[in-house]
Amino acid sequence: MSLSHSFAKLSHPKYLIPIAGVAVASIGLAYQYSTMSTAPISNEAKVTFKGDNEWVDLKLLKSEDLTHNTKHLTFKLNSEDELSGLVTASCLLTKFVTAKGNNVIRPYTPVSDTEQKGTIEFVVKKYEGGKMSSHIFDLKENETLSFKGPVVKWKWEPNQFKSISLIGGGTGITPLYQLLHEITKNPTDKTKVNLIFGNVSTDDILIKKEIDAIANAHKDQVKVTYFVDKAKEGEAWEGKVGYITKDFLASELDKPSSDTKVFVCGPPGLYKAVSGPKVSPTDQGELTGALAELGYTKEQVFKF
Ligand SMILES: Cc1cc2nc3c(=O)[nH]c(=O)nc-3n(C[C@H](O)[C@H](O)[C@H](O)COP(=O)(O)OP(=O)(O)OC[C@H]3O[C@@H](n4cnc5c(N)ncnc54)[C@H](O)[C@@H]3O)c2cc1C
Ligand SMILES: *[C@@H]1O[C@H](CO)[C@@H](O)[C@H](O)[C@H]1NC(C)=O
Ligand SMILES: CC(=O)N[C@H]1CO[C@H](CO)[C@@H](O)[C@@H]1O
Repeated sequence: MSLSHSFAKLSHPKYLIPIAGVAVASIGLAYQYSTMSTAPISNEAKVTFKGDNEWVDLKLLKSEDLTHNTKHLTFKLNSEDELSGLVTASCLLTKFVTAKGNNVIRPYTPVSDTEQKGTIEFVVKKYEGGKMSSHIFDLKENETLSFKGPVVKWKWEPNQFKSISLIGGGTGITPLYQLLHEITKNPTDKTKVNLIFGNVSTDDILIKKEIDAIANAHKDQVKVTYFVDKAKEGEAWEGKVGYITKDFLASELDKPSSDTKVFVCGPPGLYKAVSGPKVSPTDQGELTGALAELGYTKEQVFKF
């Protein structure tokens, strides 16, 4: 960090109290420091996204290939001291203007921690002919993308349910991953999580490493089952093959009750089979498909 940068930080009124406190503590007056200190810095932290309907241009810091058609992207927030301003589970809208002057706007769900300062990360899958995903894949380091939000999808409270099931396919993993991450990083949140995640091939399973790490570190709390349409020839695959079936869900999910909730996110075919489609962002639609047949009610299921 350059000197001029630290100076800019010091001279900002918001930093005067904590930094003065640290200086006092460092010369041995710890008691004085503790009585001087005010609210924790994190409570005052500024956020980049305030839900105020403004588009904010974020600079791309890093774009890394995850698979042949997915990338992990890191964008810089307004400043390195800022939080994104998102809660779990939320998404942001992205926008770019085409050569013909048309707006292309699509939602994306960050995979980075809500308490991460300075940067925000996404996992994006490229669709053949897809307008926004192609645009994002072509972005170069230091170019910007416009974002707006947050759009809160489901405000998670610790121990909101005794157990939850997360059923996802493809990039639908991103909001489910937000929940999984938020719950398991909080030692006081005892919610049991059952993740059932389908994808085309084993290469297509997004953020599998991160999911497996969480599952391994929380063996009593988290269970993960992967489904792939087809396993590769000669490949050792410990997951399931084929679509997520009603019989599997019947054997795997907790029985319908007010203590449990099922969250669904994936491509249209997955909604159709599991829960029925959402009508619009504000209308969940009727519950149909496997979950309805298994006796779940509309209130016990949330479609992202
Ligand atoms: C709440 C939410 C969160 C999301 N989070 C993520 C995320 O974290 N990561 C991520 O990668 N994606 C996410 N998505 C999906 C993302 O918003 C885009 O829909 C996706 O990237 C495709 O956009 P696009 O502009 O590239 O493709 P589009 O130009 O919209 O086209 C997508 C594909 O469908 C085809 N297509 C387009 N219209 C039709 C049609 N009418 N009939 C049949 N085919 C059609 C196109 O040829 C193309 O192959 C999320 C979606 C939602 C709703
Ligand atoms: C992006 O910006 C940084 C800092 O301003 C610079 O060091 C880097 O070389 C730039 N990268 C490209 C590809 O222009
Ligand atoms: C088995 C399964 O659900 N596969 C899905 C993997 O994700 C893609 C979208 O990225 C879906 O089209 C598949 O149906």
